[in-house]
Amino acid sequence: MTQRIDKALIAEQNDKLMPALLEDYDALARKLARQDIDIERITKQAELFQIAIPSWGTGTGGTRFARFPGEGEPRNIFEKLEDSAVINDLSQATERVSPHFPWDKVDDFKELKQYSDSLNLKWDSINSNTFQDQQDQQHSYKYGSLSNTSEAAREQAIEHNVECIKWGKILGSKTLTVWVGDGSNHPGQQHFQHAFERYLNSMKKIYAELPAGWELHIEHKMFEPAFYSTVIQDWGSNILAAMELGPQAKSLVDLGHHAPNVNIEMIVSRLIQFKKLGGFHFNDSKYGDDDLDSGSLHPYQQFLIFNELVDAQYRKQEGFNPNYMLDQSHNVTDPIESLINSAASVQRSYVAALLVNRPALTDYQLNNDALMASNTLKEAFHTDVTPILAMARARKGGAIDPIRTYRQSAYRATVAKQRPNSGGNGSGIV
Ligand code: LRH
Ligand code: MN
Ligand code: MN
Repeated sequence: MTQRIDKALIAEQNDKLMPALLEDYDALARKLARQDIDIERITKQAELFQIAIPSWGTGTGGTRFARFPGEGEPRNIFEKLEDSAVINDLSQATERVSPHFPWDKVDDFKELKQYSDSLNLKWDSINSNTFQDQQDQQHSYKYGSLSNTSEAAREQAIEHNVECIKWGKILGSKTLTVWVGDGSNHPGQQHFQHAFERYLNSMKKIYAELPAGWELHIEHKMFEPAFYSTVIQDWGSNILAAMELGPQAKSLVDLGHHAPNVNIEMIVSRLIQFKKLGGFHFNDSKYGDDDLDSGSLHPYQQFLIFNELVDAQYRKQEGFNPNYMLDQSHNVTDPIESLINSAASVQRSYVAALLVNRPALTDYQLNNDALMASNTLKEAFHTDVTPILAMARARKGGAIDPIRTYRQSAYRATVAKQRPNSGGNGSGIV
């Protein structure tokens, strides 16, 4: 039986919190009005904000060393959808789910589509998986997939991606995201150019199968599982591949896939400029791809990325329509709570970036007033937009305080009884 967050509970909790919210909202409205900003315009934009949930994020991720399964974890894609629906009930910003195949085992895609429709959820990008071997797989990906020296292994990986497109069409998705673990662990192990050529030739075959209106997103990552080199190690190789393939191919930026201190917002700007920004996997990191909760460590970096995105929106940059998605691993928290928090954290960065005084910033930039340019960004970043986020949620039927309402609902304890045997998140990342 599908368990949802009772609308009456959300309403009851919101009723208690609304008087204080109205006070804070009015105070913020007056503050923004002094800057000539109409709070209602910003709240409308906050209401429109959407970020997709990764199906694998609804389970406890764990690390390569251990996984400590949580209570009542989803055991299959249907239960992952149920948890996603709950996240959307409360956050009202996550109506799309991004599946990962074959982690998400599906016998009947039409049945799955009917189920997602019944939960009012839509499908985001399809993620293919050629970075690990599946049971009964004929050719191993131990030495790579789309760039493998073995033609048979490459063909098998191409075939899987083509199947993903077919499944995505049934689900109503319009994007295929390809991340490969291909690379090398020893200097000299791999001929860099030849490996990249093999990858490009394979990707061309996948690209040729893309339906009209679809996009192919290429995700780069500089390390892991290959620790010396990866075939698509950074945004340079990524954009080269996307340019080589054609206009339907774009780059995807996963925040955790860069070396520490890399200026990700500038990469975002470059990709926007050349119409190659496909989308994001939001998360935070301290050391590498540690997939921490979005905005938990570097909220200013996240804001600066949104500053570029809102700037592109403001300039009506042609071909700008990136996908937003979370991609993080929850080791010690309830994944539902982390995903609710993270969606709101990314939404917060977006809303704060909407407050940047862009004409003033342009003036400071043209006059080389570095200090005031920086202060202009900081003024927006330091504005506490919590009342806008809460009001946007409340107006759409979500929760003013989603974590509190989620805990009140006792959803996790209820599903724990219905899901006695945790199948984990199916990610194999343990
Ligand atoms: C690789 C990655 C990629 C995968 C996901 C599970 O590190 O970010 O997006 O599909 O993790
Ligand atoms: Mn990712
Ligand atoms: Mn990753």
